[in-house]
This record gives sequence, structure tokens and C-alpha cells, in this order.
Amino acid sequence: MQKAVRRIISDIKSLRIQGARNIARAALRGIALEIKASKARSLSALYKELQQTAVALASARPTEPMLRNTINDVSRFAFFQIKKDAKTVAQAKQLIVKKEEELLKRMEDDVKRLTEYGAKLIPEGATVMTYCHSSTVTGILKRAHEIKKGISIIACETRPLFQGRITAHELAEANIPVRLIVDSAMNAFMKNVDICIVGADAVTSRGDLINKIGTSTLAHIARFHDVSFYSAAELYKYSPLTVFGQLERIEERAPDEIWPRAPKGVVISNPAFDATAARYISGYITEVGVLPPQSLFAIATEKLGVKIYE
Ligand code: RUB
Repeated sequence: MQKAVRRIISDIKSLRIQGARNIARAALRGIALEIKASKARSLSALYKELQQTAVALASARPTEPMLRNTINDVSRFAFFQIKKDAKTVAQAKQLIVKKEEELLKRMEDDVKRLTEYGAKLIPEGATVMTYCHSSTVTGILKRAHEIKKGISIIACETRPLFQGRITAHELAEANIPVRLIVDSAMNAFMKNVDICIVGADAVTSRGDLINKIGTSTLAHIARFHDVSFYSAAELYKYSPLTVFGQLERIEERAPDEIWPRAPKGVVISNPAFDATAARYISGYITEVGVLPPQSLFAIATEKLGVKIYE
């Protein structure tokens, strides 16, 4: 495997590349890099190399359907389409790289549409609480600021890796009023909040949301205060296997992210994500509009081209 691709994998594992969209985009870039540099002499050798790269990239973060769905698109394309259309390795390489460019473009178009729906949804002068760092959410907030909604943001710092600081920094650079609070201050500040918007790592067939650990706490507190709670989720965040009863696996990360050199005898648990039940979610902001949690499954299934009747 190319050194640059191994680097992408280690950057995803270490969270130097973080957030579902950035991870999926980096993986696509990784596939294109590998294919462009491939020395395969036959179509089957090229396909094998693609599969190995795809599996290595897809396993870099286990709780990421967008990563898996996007990589699946390239693999399926290579398997079915290239067999049909490519006569030489050079042609196949060209087709795969073109597919990668198309997918990146589609991701950009989708998030642009989603951003517009999200910005429209935010009330004038609203205080918005957010959690962790989601490029989709910061995109919505920047757009809302651009169309002069007069918003201000409360960002939770998001222990243990403080992705909330990335959010706060990015919004401050965009001249959006932003306040950073510790996660345990969520409840104290919720009475000043008009709307909560978080990102999404995965959405299940029941409409439950899997996102950074602590998201469900925020959703429960928002419900207690009657504040609406939205998740910004492109349809590619949907996890298709959940309709067949498979649970989305929650990634367990290294204990030293919480306490490096912890004393012997202290057991540390460090799940990266938690699940928020659909009933706490006012809606998903997607590229086709703001959807009730229960309907995301049908629309995403269609977009992903997953067949559930056969
Ligand atoms: C990031 C996180 C984000 C989602 C969505 O977790 O939970 O809310 O990934 O991000 P981590 P985006 O920092 O562990 O990757 O909207 O950018 O896809």
C-alpha cells in the first residue's frame, strides 16, 4: 500500500482527520492515490489492490457508515462497471479516479443543499448549542450568520479530546459570537438556548442517532427544557445493515485518552459514541430537507440503492 494511504489511515485512527465527512473524503482520496500509483498488470490484480485498500480504509474507524457507504460505491462500481467498460488497466484506473471525483462532487452538492435547509431552520437571533465538531454543523452556522440570522453559539468542549475547541475556534474565526463551556455545564446553560444542532456519525433504521459520546445527554437535557434538538446528517450517514437487525458497533478508544498513566486498579471505559433514541430528535437536516427521524430510513435506502426486498 502507498505510504500516503497508510498515512491517511493513521491520521484517521489518531483523529488528526476527524468527523464523518472528512473521514469519508480522505478515504476517497486514499483510494484514488493508491489506484493512480498502482503497478498492477491485470484488471484482477488492480481490483484486488482496490479491495485491500478499501478494507484497510473502512476499518480505520468502525462507527462510520458514511465511510463504508462511500467506499462501497467505489468497490461496487469497480466490480460491475469496470468489468463491462474497461479493456485495459489504464482505462480501469482512469474510470476509478473519475468515479472518485464524481463522488466528491456529489458530497459537496449534498452538503450545500443541506446547509441551506439548516440555516433556514434556525430562528432569527437564536442561541444555538452544539456538541463536538461537525463540519456539517459549522457549515450551517456559518451560512446562518451569512444570511444575517444574528445567531450566537454555545459549544460544549467535548471530553476527552476537546473537539468542541475546534468548533469554537472555527466559528470565532468566522466572526460568529461563540462561548465554550464544559460538558457538565450543558444543563445550566440550556435555559438560554433556542435550538440544539449536532452532527451525525450514524443513523439507524429506527431513526436513532449515533454521534459523539455525550450527544444523548444533550438531547435529554434539551427535551427537559423543551428545546428542539436536530441532527445534521447527509443520507449517507444511514447504516443500511441496521434494518437487518445488526447493531452499529460503538468504537471503544484507548483509555489513555482519558487518563494517561492512570493508577493501577482504575478501570477506564472510553466509548467514542452514544445512541440517542429517535423520540428525542425533532428532525434530521438532510440534503432533501428536514426529515422526521422515522422517515430517513426509506429515503436513504433509495439513495444508497440498497435492496431490502430480495
Ligand atoms: C465527530 C462527531 C461529529 C460527526 C459528524 O467525532 O461526532 O459530530 O462525525 O461530523 P470524532 P461531520 O471527532 O470522533 O470523529 O458533520 O463533519 O460529518
